[in-house]
Amino acid sequence: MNTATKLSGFALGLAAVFGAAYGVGHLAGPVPAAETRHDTTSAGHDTAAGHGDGHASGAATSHLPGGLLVSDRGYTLQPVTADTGAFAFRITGPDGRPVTRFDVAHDKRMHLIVARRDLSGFRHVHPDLAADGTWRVASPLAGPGVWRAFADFTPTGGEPLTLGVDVTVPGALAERPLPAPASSTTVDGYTVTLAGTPQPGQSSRLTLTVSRDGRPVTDLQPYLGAYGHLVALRQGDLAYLHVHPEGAPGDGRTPAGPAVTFSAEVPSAGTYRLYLDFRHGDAVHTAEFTVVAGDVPPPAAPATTTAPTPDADHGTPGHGHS
Ligand SMILES: [Cu+2]
Repeated sequence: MNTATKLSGFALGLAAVFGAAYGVGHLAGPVPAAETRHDTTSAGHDTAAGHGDGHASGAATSHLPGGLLVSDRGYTLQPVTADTGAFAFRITGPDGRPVTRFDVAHDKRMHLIVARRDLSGFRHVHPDLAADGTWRVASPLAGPGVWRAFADFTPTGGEPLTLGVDVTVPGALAERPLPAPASSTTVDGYTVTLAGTPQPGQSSRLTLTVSRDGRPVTDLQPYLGAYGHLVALRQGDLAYLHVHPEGAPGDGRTPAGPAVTFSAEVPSAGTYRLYLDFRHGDAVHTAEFTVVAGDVPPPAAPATTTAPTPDADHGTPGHGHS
């Protein structure tokens, strides 16, 4: 057995261990809520490999939602050193070598999505592939912080995968609180409204409607073969969901706006950030929404404690309440 084969075997083992660890964590911990898409009568959870559920929501045949693993089914996402102002990575395959052949999906061989861990700064870009398997793109990482980079791709001969890796941009971090849930938002002079609420474990229709200056936009431009692309990231672990709309440009029944409808299934109750990419006026715009799926308990009190004030005349010292 050569070293590459051993390493890829090790990578597969790690993926299985991560899968098992995730299962334990989610059985023991209060959040995120149980993943309802699975048979709850089964004694345990399968490992990540080989648990086909047929969903087209980015996870493909993996048990986990997409984007949580840096290595899955033998494929690994490896950031590599890049020139200043650039971001570069490669995908290594089961043989340990960089993959150089990818299938086109939604007009591109590679979709790179980035978001900061606080869910700000979302960008969806398309890197260029060099002959040696290195993907490069002008860096989409806008500012300091810990970013999650998602590579959404289909290796030729393999299944669709979304791998994720954290990338730190040094500097003073100003964490941005997640905006409150809202059914309307504005971006680049457009108003986008959201109708529908995702439900854990079942498909839900989400309709996004685009207007500008109070008038419906009815000439959306196709972008990557659709009138809209929707990505959802789960708050807490940035589980990734890529959703495609109902209908396609040119199919004779799908209007070019103002509404774009998606069928989305989120893997658990929780808070999600939705990012809608749409194209109009020869530019791509991204409308963002915070949505809550299922029953989510209100946020816990801040983890940092405040010492009781000296003149506090109630409560027990050390168990102060506010
Ligand atoms: Cu893309």
